[in-house]
Amino acid sequence: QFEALSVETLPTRLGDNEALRAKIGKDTSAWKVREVGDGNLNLVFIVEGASGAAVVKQALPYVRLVGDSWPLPLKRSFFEYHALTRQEARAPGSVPAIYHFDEGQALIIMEYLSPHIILRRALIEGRQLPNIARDIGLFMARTLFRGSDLHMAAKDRKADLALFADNVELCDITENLVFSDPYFDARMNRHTSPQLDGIVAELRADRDLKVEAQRLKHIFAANAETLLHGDLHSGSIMVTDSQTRMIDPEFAFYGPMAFDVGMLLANFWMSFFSQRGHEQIGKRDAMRAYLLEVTVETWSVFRAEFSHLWRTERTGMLYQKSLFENQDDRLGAEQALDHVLHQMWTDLLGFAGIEIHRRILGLAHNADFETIADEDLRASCEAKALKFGRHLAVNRRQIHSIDEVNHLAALIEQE
Ligand code: SR1
Ligand code: MG
Repeated sequence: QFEALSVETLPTRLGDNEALRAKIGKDTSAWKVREVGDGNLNLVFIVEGASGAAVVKQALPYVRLVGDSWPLPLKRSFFEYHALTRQEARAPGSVPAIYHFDEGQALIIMEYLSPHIILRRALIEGRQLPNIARDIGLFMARTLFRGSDLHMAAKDRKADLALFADNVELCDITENLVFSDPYFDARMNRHTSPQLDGIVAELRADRDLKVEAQRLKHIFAANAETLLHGDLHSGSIMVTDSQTRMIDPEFAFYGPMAFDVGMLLANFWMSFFSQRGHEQIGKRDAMRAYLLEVTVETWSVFRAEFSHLWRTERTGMLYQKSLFENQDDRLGAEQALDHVLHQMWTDLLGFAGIEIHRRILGLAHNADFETIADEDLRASCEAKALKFGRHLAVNRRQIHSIDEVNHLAALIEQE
């Protein structure tokens, strides 16, 4: 029988868990427990014992942000566990180590990352982290390539597709909250009002934008290309100056590669547009320049690693090597790679634009903007981000380089 843990009950409930005892010490009377979950869905405990610490993450049978009026199945913990094991195999060292999984209690016991902090928080504080672009670019290229028909044996990939196909309710959250709700008067929407009322009305009356959002939703729902992280925003990444770890893949499912990359880049661009709201402790010009450089480097590392894997690990059924064996046809494999990357580029721009909109207009906002106390200043940052997002979503086929995107971002930011 599922029962939610609490700070008080955790030592008794998990006191005989061998994995946890081995990690942090057997004397449960010395265990110190804190609940630190600040996400929208789950409980997260840090448990410290005499010889170490661990994280216990437990799903709740409802959406924590909203309460028990919005039930959500516990099986998301199963998908998170299986996504973490695949991510570790495909991109070693990129996720926390897993010590134990209990499907009935929907809990995962895993490595306590310390002194890591959430990337979003670091960016709000104005910290320039030197390795994030490289680490996240490699993570995305390796997990997205190696989880697809470009690399996996067809039967293994189909079995995996079937396993994750049941993550229906979390996909449903994305399908509604990201692709549809921002563009009509959905019940749970909220925005900085009344400052944004005008632009919100404009976006909801924007036929081209709404058609594009639905085309992107179609791509999201119907293109089971690879195992996605599914929620790769800056709150799903933990960092130190030298380390980067991806967490929280409970939204994992088979979808289009461009979705993870677009959501991630959107979060860098949102951070960029929010920086003016965090200037009380000094100007953020260097931070803004840094963030744009991070987008350039992330996309460049991603492309380079994806291309490398394409040339060296293309063992799946797609664009199979035997078709491109003689000298001329090796060019064919390069041509096909260009097509795949080009399509991904076009789609990721659309996903990025839509992701920016939903974080300002939908239910689930992000701290980059929410922590700007002055509402006029917050609304001005958000309005610029909305305008940028609209441009990306609607004009994505006419945009050819990330420098072009960043030029546009800088122009809008200075308005
Ligand atoms: C109701 S869940 C809202 C959002 O939180 C998660 O982190 C996902 O981003 C989801 O869209
Ligand atoms: Mg999450």
